[in-house]
Amino acid sequence: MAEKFYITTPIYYPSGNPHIGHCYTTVACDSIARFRRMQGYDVMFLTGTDEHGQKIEQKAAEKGITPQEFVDGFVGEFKKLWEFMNISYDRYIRTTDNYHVEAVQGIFKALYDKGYIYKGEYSGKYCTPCESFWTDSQLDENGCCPECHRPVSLAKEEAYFFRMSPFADRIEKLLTETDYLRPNNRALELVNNFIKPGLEDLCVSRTTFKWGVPVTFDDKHVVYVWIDALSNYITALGYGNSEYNDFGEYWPADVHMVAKDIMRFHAIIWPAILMALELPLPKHLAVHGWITFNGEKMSKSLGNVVDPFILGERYGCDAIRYHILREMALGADSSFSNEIMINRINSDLANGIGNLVSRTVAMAEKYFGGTLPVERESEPVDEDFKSVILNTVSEVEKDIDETKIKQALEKIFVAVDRANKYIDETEPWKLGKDESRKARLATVLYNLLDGIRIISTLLSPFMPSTMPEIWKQIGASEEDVRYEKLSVFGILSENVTVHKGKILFPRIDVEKEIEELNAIIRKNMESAQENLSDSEKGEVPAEKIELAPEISIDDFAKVELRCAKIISAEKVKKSDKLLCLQLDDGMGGRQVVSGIAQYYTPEELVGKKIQLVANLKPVKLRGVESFGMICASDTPDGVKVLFLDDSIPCGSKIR
Ligand code: ME8
Repeated sequence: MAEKFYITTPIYYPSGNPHIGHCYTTVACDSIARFRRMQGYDVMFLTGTDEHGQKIEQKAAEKGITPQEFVDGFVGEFKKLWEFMNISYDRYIRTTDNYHVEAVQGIFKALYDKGYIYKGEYSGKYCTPCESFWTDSQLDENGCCPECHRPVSLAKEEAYFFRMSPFADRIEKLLTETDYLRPNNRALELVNNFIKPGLEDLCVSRTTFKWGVPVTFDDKHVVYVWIDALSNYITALGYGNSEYNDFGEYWPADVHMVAKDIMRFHAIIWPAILMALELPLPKHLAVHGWITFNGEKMSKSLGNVVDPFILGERYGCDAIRYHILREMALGADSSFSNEIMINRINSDLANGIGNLVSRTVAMAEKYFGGTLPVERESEPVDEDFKSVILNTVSEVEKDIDETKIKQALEKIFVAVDRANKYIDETEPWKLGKDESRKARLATVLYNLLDGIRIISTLLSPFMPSTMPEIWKQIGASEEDVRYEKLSVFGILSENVTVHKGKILFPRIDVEKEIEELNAIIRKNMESAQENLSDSEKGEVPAEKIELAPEISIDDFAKVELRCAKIISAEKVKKSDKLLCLQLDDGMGGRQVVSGIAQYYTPEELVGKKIQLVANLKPVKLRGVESFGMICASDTPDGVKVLFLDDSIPCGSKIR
């Protein structure tokens, strides 16, 4: 029986149209799901929508429709986009589906009966847009929500709580001693910020809104969003319901993939819920960064500035899939720019794989009328070419095992370059002129076609629409492109016939295209702002910037800015926000305390050069002396330190 493989995207909030950020996670999971299917696994690929919560209730009310009508509209948009992007999900869960509601009620009751859920009173700072309560120590330096940086309000209500502390040790081990969290370098930050200070119990019910799963034994309460949302990964397999019955087959999940904004919920809270339910834990949590646009997280309030439908229609959905997958490394953000995208389409797809296929097929037609003769004449260069292509297969397999999609694509394109180089090395156009070299020419073209077979099969999970077109052009049968055939050369029939076809990836005129896209973006930005509901207006990034009163150059000269290098960094005791930094300031060294602990781990800072305000009066922060300040910027993604080029010597004056 085939081995099982279960992969999930987050379930998205259907409170606006899906954007390229949602596309990233879904396309990444789709590619892994397709790769696994190709390898012969029995795959379950789950996606869906997270449809409850106060925000949805509010937005529906603003529009004068029911919450159900509100979410139904957007769910349609998500499904349309997934079809357009060729997403091969096996199951789609909606948290408003009856079977899920019933199962969540069962889970809540079971946790209550086991004593892990208890009734208490919540009093804390509440962020309505994020639907999150925060403790004082979690608020940002302005006393605002640490996630969206908007003001919070004091709120008090009767609520049920989930006891987290019994699971602290096991979760710490899961994060630090296993390969659960990928990339693992975020584990320390989670442990230091959330587990070491003592895992706080989680508020899991609400009484202030109605649009949620009702608690069966206390009808004032609805289940608060995270138990409802996270449970989708098991209810969609039939846990606690009779709609499906493959929980035993697919659980535990092989990969949950999410972006960093919901890492904590998946790295700490989800394992705790599963431990309380005495269920096995998922094998891996793959966390990627954000796709940013002009430095900001892509969001609804930015409108459809980067509308996947528009981009897909212009360049084909495979080009978009390839670009977003190729740009984002696990764990890091990736900044979206139309220019980078178009240049990448031109270099990798039009000039790389597209050109390789069209040159090879054109030469087979020109010199042999499309059908290769069977005579062969090998040369040593063939072996090097073949071994590079064959090695790529095992390397890509390993990357996929480790959810490293960007790296897998990089390797496949090294193979594409190798194949193009093989053409330069063997110079088939010269062989074609010499009647006595026909066998050699046939060998070169056969090797190229068979190399393209391997490369295109490896690429097919990532670019599923285009690869069948390549197979048609190179004369590969369905049998030829099976996964088992990837580890050998010489699978295409000896006298293979090629078929010249359409251009796979037409070259794009960069300047003209950017101009057109910019015009579309401007128009979309304007209409997106107009269409925002009142509650969304708070998300509008383009606020009017109020400058401080003008100063003279002499005033500015009073500030002594110097380059310094961070030698060491450690958290200030009893503070979540402060880091104590030892600096080489070119003047014998100094200590500076900085409020950046929630944004940087010490490891991320040590060795970096920064901009130091060197003549500030010393102050004591939480009892620790600070001699100066380091410069940073407040961005929608949190505080970003201004790092300097390493070539600037410590102590250099900045003006
Ligand atoms: O958080 N870049 O839903 P959500 C990359 N319902 N990925 C992005 C992105 C961006 N700019 N924007 C969104 C929720 N994403 C909850 C999840 S799961 C049990 C509940 C992707 O609609 C990314 O995968 O806000 C992120 O984790 C997810 O959308 C958040 O989607």
